[in-house]
This record gives sequence, structure tokens and C-alpha cells, in this order.
Amino acid sequence: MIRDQETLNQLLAMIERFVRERLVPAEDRLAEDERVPEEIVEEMKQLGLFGLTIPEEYGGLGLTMEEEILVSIELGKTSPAFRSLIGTNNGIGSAAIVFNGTEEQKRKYLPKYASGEWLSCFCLTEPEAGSDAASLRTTAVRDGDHYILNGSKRFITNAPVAQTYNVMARTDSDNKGARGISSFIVERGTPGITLGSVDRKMGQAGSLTCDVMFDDCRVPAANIIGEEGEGFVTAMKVLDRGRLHISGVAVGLAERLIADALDYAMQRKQFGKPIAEQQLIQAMLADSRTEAYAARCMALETARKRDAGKNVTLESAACKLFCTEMVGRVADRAVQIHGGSGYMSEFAVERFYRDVRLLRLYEGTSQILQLVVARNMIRNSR
Ligand code: COS
Repeated sequence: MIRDQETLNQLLAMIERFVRERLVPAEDRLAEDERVPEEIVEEMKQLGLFGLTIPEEYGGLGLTMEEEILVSIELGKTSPAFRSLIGTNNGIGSAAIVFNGTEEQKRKYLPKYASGEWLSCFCLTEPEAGSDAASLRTTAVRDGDHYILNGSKRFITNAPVAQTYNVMARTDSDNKGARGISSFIVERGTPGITLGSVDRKMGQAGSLTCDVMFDDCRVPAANIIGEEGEGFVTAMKVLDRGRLHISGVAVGLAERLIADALDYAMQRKQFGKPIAEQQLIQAMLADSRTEAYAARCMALETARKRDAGKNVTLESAACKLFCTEMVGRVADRAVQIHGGSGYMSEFAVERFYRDVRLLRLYEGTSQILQLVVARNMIRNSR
């Protein structure tokens, strides 16, 4: 749903300009420094990018899902580590509070996320619990008006720079499954939290991840999000939305890669003419454009369905599966079109090829998404 086309057009034009004029020229620096430059973080705050999806009454822009997908496509047209910095505040780090938090929690945390004053992160994955998220082992034991958390979380995006952690932990030791899990807001500086060193990764330099350890960490009982036992279901709802957002990012990345590949193919001459005039190069360009177009349409269609209040668990999994696999193929072809140059770091496609690999892993691997689609097909037919 688009609430006001004119306002949205202005927002999209502003983001498109910010990406083109500020982020794209800073891509090499981001890759080298492995940090989003401080002045760019400040500009992101000024532009309201940390609060795109946070409801307006808590200081955000309150974008609908369709509007958010259009924005994520624009933000996808540069190094994904830029989007990753604002991604948790707009998505998996804040969504549980938006969906299921108390009014007090919303008033305390959401305005800080929306302004970028505080960063949030989503602590679900553990050393022994990744795809099988319901098997997580971190515990939260009630002690008076506190819960005591013990356990470790792994690969947590933005944890090195976050002020709050949305932690999924087991509150019912007798229930080893999904219904024994609750969701908490834990503030940085709470005694008992330790951060691991920043992870070294294949790509997305500048998107910071690390382990988060809880050792007798006392968290106020008021910081539980929703009721005890609701944490897993809330996390799944958060991921339904997050997977759709990642689909938009994949479309944006594909469109950038296609633009770079087309540009190169029109400049580069072999056999006496630009390689863009060679039919086998044209086939790669056409396949990429076709798949990216299909991905854009399905992400927007699913977003409209979600805005209309429909359940999109199946569709958002299908979108992330198709869109992220699609951008993997597009990145591979973009390197191929660049030939030997595509393997060289001076061309952005070399970096993007590594960056996009993550999209098929986080917020549900492609294989988990296949499972979600198939399970929902079976459930719906019963
Ligand atoms: N929306 C609402 N509720 C949902 C849901 C959704 N999308 N998905 C599952 N649930 C509910 C189920 O209805 C069930 O509720 P009941 O207890 O009332 O029956 C409960 O959650 C447990 O669901 P299920 O039995 O399907 O859980 P499983 O342990 O079989 O696991 C998968 C489900 C594999 C789909 C889940 O663990 C998953 O998504 N894994 C990947 C995790 C992931 O993306 N990790 C990345 C970390 S974030 S970067």
C-alpha cells in the first residue's frame, strides 16, 4: 500500500540521490576501513533512515511494507554493509517491540532507534542453534523482578555497536521446543554481557558481527517482550517481514550489478566492437534483467498482500528464496561479463560477488525457506 505517492516519490528520490552521491563514492573506503564513515552515519540519522519502519508516533516514518520494499531496492544499489547498519533498527532488532512490546517499551526504545541514537540487534542464532532455532540453549530464569540470562549468541549483526540486544532465551526448562522460548530487551552495559571479537567475513566488510555472551546477566522482568513462551512465534513473525525486506535488497543489488555489467559491456571492445553486441553477452544481460524484474514484481506483490493484512509466511519465504538465489546468479554473470577484470578488486563486481553470498544464508538459508514454503503448502491444503 502506498499512502501518498507524492511524498513517497520525494523520499525515493532523496534516497536515490544519497546512494548515488554519497554511498557509492564511499564504497572503497568502507571496504578498506571496515567501518561506515562517521559522517555518513550522521547523514543517515539526519535523513531519518534509522526510523523508516518505526511507527510515526514513535518518531519514525512508519513506512508500509510496499513503501519499505521500494526503499530497500534503492538502498540495495550500493554496498550492503551501508544498509546493514540501519537494517536492524528498521527490522529484526526493533520489530518484536513494534509487534508485541508494551506501550512503555515502545516509548522508551523506539524513538531512540528511529533517531539512530541507539542501535538494536537480534540475538537468535547460537553456536549449536542456527537453522533449528527452536533448539536454542540460552536460558532465562525468573528471580524476583528479574530474569537471569546465561548462554551465547553467534554472528549477531550490529552487536559490536548496539545499545540493546533483542535476546531469545528459554524460560521453560521443561519445554525444549519453540513454546519454551521468550524474548527480552537487554541493554548494553548490563553486568554479565561480554562481546566476542569482531568476526572476519567473506564479504560485507563494515557490517559488524560478533558473539554475545550472557553470564548471570540480570535483566528486569519488565523487559520481557510479550508473555513468557511467545518469543519464538514473535521471532518467526519478525523473520517473515525481514525476509521480505532482504528480498527488496536483493533486487536492488541485482539492478546495480546489471547496470555495472551493461556499462562495462558497452565500453569494452573485443573482436572490433563492444562486447554488448555479442549475442552470448546479450544472453547473460537479458537473463539477469528478466530474473531481476520477476523478483521485483514478486517482492512488491507480496508486500501489498501483507499490507492488506494477509498472512505472507509462505510468500515471504518464497520471495527470499527466489530473490537471493537470483542475485547470486546475477552477480556470477556480472563477473563473467567483466571477464578477467571481474576478478580484480578495482571493479565493484568482485566485491559484490562476495557480498551477496550472505543473502542466501542469513534470516533463513535457502534450504530452510524451501522447507517453510513446502510446509505451508501442505498445511494450506489440509
Ligand atoms: N508466524 C507465526 N507463527 C509461526 C511462524 C510464523 N511465520 N512460524 C512458526 N510459527 C509457530 C508455529 O505455528 C508453532 O506454533 P504452535 O506452538 O502454536 O504450534 C511454533 O511457531 C513452532 O513452529 P514450528 O513447529 O514450525 O517450528 P520448528 O522448530 O519446526 O522450526 C523453522 C521452524 C525451521 C521454520 C524455524 O526454526 C526457522 O525459521 N529456522 C531458521 C531460523 C533463521 O532464520 N535463523 C536466522 C537467524 S536471524 S539472522
